Amino acid sequence: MTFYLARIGYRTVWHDMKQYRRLVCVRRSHLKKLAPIAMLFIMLVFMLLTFATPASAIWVIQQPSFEVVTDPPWAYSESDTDFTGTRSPDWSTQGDYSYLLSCPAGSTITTKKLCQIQQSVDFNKLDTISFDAKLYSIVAGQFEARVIVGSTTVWSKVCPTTTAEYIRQEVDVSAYTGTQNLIFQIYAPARATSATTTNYFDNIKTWGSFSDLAHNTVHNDFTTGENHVYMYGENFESGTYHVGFYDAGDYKICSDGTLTTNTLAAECEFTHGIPGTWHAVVYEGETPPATYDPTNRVVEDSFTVQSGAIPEFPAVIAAIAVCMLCAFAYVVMRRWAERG
Ligand SMILES: [Ca+2]
Repeated sequence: MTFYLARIGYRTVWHDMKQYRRLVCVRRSHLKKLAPIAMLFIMLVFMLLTFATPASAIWVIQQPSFEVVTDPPWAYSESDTDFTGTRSPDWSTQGDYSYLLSCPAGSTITTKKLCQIQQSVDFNKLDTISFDAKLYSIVAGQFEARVIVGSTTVWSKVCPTTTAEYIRQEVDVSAYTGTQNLIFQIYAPARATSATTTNYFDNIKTWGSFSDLAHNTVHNDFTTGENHVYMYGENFESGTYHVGFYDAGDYKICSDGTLTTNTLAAECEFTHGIPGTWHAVVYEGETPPATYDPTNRVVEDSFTVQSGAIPEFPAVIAAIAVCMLCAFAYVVMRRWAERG
């Protein structure tokens, strides 16, 4: 019998030659089986990291379609008792209800009085908000419809004497931070007599560009090292949405979009394109056109992409390099397995 000093793992033991050869053969066969499993594990981890989505959270703006209106989140107030605020089935652009701010025929509203509905909102997570409105006043210039953030008017229209719809009103609120009130208001700049006004608001959507996959940090100026934008929005009805990303030359760079319980997410890597103002445009039921055309959009948001954010090493080449690296690792593992 021939004895042989063999090192198995961290243990050094004496074996006879037959036992050693048997052990080595078993180990080789195990490793050959394990190599593809290890590769599969690496690929699974890679896929999980690539496609992981953040956990859903409470919407930034609650009850955005006024299908249900409760206090909180919405709080109605008025400084003249002739005003009325209520959920209304008489007009809507999403669902069956909107919110109506009005005063009945023959009202007298004194100077600088108003009615409004407001909600406390975390503006750190808001970039663009979009909404629809329908406005009317029987006398010209008596009332003004306003959207206000905190104490700043960010949108306003004089209520017209011919009923008018204002669809897809997009307001950039990225300059506002912290928790502030989002207010929809009807305001009388002067004393209004024999007044009638009916004003509806509906379909508040959020849409914005973020620097992180979790959509916590609104970002609108992408510079060196920031070559990935994550779009996120809320209050998108069931449907098929596509988001087209257009560079400063109006060329489509990416197309993406995933709807999860009425929240829409999309992302784009700046592999190429012209620096400047880029647009992320949401389309429903149609492929984003090859060049920037927001005519049929649901909503859009813009952000700046500086030249430093567009890497010279394109993602496609990077992907090929990663595949080659994986293949090389696989070959090395196979050889190592065969050698034992
Ligand atoms: Ca509605």
